[in-house]
Amino acid sequence: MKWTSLRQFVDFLAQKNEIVFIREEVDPILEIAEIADRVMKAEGPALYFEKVKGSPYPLVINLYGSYRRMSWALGVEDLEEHPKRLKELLTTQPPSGFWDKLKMVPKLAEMARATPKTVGKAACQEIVWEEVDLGKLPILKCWPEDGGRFITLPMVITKDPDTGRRNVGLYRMQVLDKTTTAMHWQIHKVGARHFHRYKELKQKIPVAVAIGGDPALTYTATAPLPDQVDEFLFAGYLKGNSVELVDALTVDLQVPASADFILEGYIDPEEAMVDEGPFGDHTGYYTPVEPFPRFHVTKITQRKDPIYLTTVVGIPPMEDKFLGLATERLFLPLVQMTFPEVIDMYLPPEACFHNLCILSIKKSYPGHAQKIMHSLWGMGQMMFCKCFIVVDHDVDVHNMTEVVWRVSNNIDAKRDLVLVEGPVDHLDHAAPRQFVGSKMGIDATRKWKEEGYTREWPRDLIMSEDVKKKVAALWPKLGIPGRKS
Ligand SMILES: Cc1cc2nc3c(=O)[nH]c(=O)nc-3n(C[C@H](O)[C@H](O)[C@H](O)COP(=O)(O)O)c2cc1C
Ligand SMILES: [Mn+2]
Repeated sequence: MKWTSLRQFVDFLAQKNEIVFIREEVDPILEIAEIADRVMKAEGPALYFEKVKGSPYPLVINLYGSYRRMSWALGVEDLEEHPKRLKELLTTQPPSGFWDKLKMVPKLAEMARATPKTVGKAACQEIVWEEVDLGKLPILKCWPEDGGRFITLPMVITKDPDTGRRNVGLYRMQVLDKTTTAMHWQIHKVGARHFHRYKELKQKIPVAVAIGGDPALTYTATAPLPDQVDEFLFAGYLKGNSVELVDALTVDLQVPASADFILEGYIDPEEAMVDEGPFGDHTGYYTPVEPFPRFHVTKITQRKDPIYLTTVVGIPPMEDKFLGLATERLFLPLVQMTFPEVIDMYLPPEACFHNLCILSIKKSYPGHAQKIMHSLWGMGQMMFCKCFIVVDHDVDVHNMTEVVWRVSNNIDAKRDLVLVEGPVDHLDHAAPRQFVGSKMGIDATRKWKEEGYTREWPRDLIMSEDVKKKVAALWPKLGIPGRKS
């Protein structure tokens, strides 16, 4: 499963009965969003709209909207294959002897295969538009009070002016007119950092935006990778082969060869900011109007037979639940590399992921739960977490029945609540001031004597094994309906 185009993936989904082709003409203004929202809430199929009112291009939405499709998009049958492989890679000891070195070779080859490769000719440049007109694309207006139409799954490619290092981030783009959009890179994101650096240098920023292509690429643009890690390298690692890149036609950037559409252009940091929003956001609320830079599109290229890839965000759960789930699973081994005491991690989609994080840890010293909260508040986009709940290693963090039982029983509010202040997500509307607010941690682990708990911690209820066995043997004779054992 190594996708070379979005269409190839769509064909695969068709074989698997995981996509519905809609022939009826539908309006990209609100109608597609309403249809997609209903399907997303039911974890239904991907939707391919053949006729979008006002555009010659077909549109696909809810591509990632199930566990299976998310796994396939990343080239595997089961998403869990990725953290397993990552864990192996990360826990590989530096080789000491000859045999160890030999054993390392396949792992190094795996990494080498992941490096992006430049090609001379690419599908994404098969057609070059004579004139830029964003109005031709089937861009959605998602919610009634939205400020306009938004490109919701763009891979925004920029380069660090000092190091030349590439970044790919998924930042929505509101169409302003035929040739310009707003660029919604939030204050903490790498795109925004590049913007401020170019502003200091008084230079325009070359920007390229890719839409569609190999479905693994769009995922990696959403992944909270460290600034220095190239999203396309990470995609190559996930796919097991290099992402093919081609030089953009008019800007000094490379773009993924497999993309369906490429928008090339620039942002001028000297230019006035534009009003971006309102936008019905993934928080489930409207994000109000805020100033963001204007992106000038100077060239559009496309495949011969392109599909416009998009999504709609809103009150969870939506399609992005599965993009977030992929991140939760893929980043667990990375968290564990630094903090091996972390057993598992759950970011409930209802909490828009970063608002709540439930962690199980193998506690080995007093105050360990607090240490892990503070560590993760200092780790990349985990800083946005408004509430950490830390439980012991034997609690299944994905089982909310167990989590609620353990947490509500185990905590003493005064002792177990940690309150801190610091940066919060750009979209957080609860903080008294934008960007800074408070966060809490709940230590729901068993308390130790050294933590000031001098009473006897109660034991878990566990039935004895011999009784369990006896009842299992008896069960068929009991005539109790509804349970096999
Ligand atoms: C559907 C979707 C839409 C998103 N929209 C935005 C956005 O408009 N602005 C933004 O800064 N981040 C947005 N994000 C989150 C970023 O893509 C994510 O934080 C990513 O890691 C940023 O990459 P960077 O670290 O290279 O900047 C969105 C994520 C998803 C899944
Ligand atoms: Mn990045």
